Amino acid sequence: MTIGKVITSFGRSFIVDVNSTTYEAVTKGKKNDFVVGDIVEVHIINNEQAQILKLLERNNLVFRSNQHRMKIIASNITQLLIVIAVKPNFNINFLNRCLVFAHSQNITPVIVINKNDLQESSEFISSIQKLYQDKLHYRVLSISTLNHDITKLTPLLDNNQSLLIGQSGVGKSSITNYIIPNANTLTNTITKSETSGKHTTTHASLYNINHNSVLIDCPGLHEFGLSHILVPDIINYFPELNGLQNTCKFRDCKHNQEPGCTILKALQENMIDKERFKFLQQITLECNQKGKHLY
Ligand SMILES: Nc1nc2c(ncn2[C@@H]2O[C@H](COP(=O)(O)OP(=O)(O)O)[C@@H](O)[C@H]2O)c(=O)[nH]1
Ligand SMILES: [Mg+2]
Ligand SMILES: [Zn+2]
Repeated sequence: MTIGKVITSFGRSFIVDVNSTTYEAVTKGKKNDFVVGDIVEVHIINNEQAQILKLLERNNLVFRSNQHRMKIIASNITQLLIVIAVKPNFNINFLNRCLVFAHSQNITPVIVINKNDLQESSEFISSIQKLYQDKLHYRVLSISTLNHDITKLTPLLDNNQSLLIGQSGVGKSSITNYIIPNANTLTNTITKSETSGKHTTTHASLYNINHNSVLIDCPGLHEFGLSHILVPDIINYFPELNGLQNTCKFRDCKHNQEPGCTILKALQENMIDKERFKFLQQITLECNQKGKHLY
């Protein structure tokens, strides 16, 4: 039995790595929802081509979902590196969504603030640290690929399969290229053979840092739908509300103005930040709307 790992995908075809040799692979039959990070059983056809026969069980799956569909991003992730930056357009909602997602899939999140070389970064970094590090106890790092100030990040990559996630323009690919200096070339070589000269991939790409450490770069996401989450579980994904699971009087409480709402009480007592509370209400509504989850 030959085992490989999916390292990137293009439409219906995939690049799989089998013992450090890459093959362009198509799938057997109709199933083609494989994703970067998947461990698969393959049949090698020749020096360049292989066929994916079977998916080995995933430890987890990173995806986003809305009411209508889900889009898979990567699998078997041990660490979610949520990259943010003061520029071009920081969106706190996006950060909160990534954190909730990480909790929902049991993946350790790390908040990586890039571009600490920019003047306007210092105030931004303090505000993120104050809430997310000091109050919520997430790991928060500040780095700059421009200034080669990335030493806080590198040790965290050891023995992990890390996924870089974040809005477009925050510096995910710059981080990747810093850690894996030939990442760009690798992607281009692979992509060229597949799409006749079109160099950019819209899918995630996986790179081996060393034998035990893997980094996955993912194109910028504009939205991060969480429709798959079940309403009663939401409170579990807010560390500041730990202990308040199922304490509201009504099971389907929207934490709006219901009597006996313990979350509103937590807000009054400043246990939860106002913006985080608004976000909680918003995803409660969003996850309520779809009725049942997607998979
Ligand atoms: N000032 C500054 N700019 C950076 C830094 N890292 C990346 N950039 C710039 O941010 C832009 C987006 O970077 P890119 O890596 O393509 O972001 P991605 O869309 O998240 O992959 C590029 O113009 C980079 O040169 C940094 O540490 N400081
Ligand atoms: Mg990029
Ligand atoms: Zn409530």
